[in-house]
Amino acid sequence: MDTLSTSTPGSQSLDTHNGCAANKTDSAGCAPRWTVPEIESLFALPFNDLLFRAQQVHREHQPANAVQLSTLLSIKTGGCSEDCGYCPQAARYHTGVENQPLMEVEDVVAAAKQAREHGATRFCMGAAWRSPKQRDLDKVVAMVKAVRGLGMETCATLGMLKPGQAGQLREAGLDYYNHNIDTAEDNYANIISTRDYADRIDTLEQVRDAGMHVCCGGIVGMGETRTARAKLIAQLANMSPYPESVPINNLVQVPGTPLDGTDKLDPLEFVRTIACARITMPKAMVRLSAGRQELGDAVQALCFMAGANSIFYGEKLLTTGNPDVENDRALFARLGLKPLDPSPGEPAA
Ligand code: SAM
Ligand code: DTB
Ligand code: SF4
Repeated sequence: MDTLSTSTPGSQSLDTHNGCAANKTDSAGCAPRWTVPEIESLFALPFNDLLFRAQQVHREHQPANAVQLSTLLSIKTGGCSEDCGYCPQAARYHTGVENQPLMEVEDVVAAAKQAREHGATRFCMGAAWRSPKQRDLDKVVAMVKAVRGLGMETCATLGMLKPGQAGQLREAGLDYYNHNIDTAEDNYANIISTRDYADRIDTLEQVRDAGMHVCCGGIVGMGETRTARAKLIAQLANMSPYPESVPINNLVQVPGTPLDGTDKLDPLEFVRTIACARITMPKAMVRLSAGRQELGDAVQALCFMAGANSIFYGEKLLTTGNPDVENDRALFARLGLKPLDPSPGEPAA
């Protein structure tokens, strides 16, 4: 059967795409769940066909009108030794970001409580590190325990992990570890030179082996080709299993970073990227991540139609702006969207 049929979009059960069981890839001798040309063919569908198919997959696997709210806090800001070309927190770029040391546990807990009061169910702690030092990790472990104790899902993004560190985070009750591959493997060196793609995969494996959920996605709008976007989606969708959470970021251009001034991505191409993520990773939470402020309400509505079911909620991402809570509440009311409850049966501390 033609898996990319335009006449019957979404008619195939995507759990068995390419004959593999759900969430399986070539590890069991199957072909990759998704080839790059297949994903390019999805991108090339007429917009309405692509969105219709994505919406069908979405309804088959996810509550139709529920969006998860995740609040982000920068627990250590700026001064990072890496050279990620998009990032305002790299020490080597002059972006005006003020360096701040690792926060105190009680301040993090106060921020998490406030996020919970505003309706967030997941709290994500981000640190501008290449990788955490053990004494810093000890403090993050205390933060994770305290935030988990508030009944929120916990997520952290701390850079590359050394052997044993993922286990300590898991022990503390960390539900998700965010570590993005950011761009297609063959585009990686154009964006970052201080580490390579294999380093990212290594940390992701440690996260999986420790029994945590994986939050892994990327950034588009960095001047990449559509083929590069298709490769990014293929690399995520062919992970075994694919990530439980897939953030799709639209580059936030920050003066002082090498990628500032890049030609802006057509917003409809961003929507297409979300749709491709939804179709290829039906069970994942697809997060409409950085760049929401620039997209505006109507394009965000298209992203929800295309299968996005998670957002960062709160005035700030890490160092850049995000729509304010009142705006998001109003948008949800206009669209009839409801916040998604935390998943029952999530791993508890
Ligand atoms: N330092 C850790 C790391 O790189 O894994 C964690 C924090 S880092 C800021 C987390 C992610 O934020 C990056 O992987 C990237 O996907 C995203 N990000 C950073 N700057 C961005 C920007 N200007 N626009 C969109 N996404 C961005
Ligand atoms: C992710 O994929 N996006 C978030 C989160 N994971 C950590 C970060 C976005 C950062 C945007 C730029 C900033 O605010 O510094
Ligand atoms: Fe550092 Fe992470 Fe920013 Fe890269 S993305 S410069 S690793 S904070």
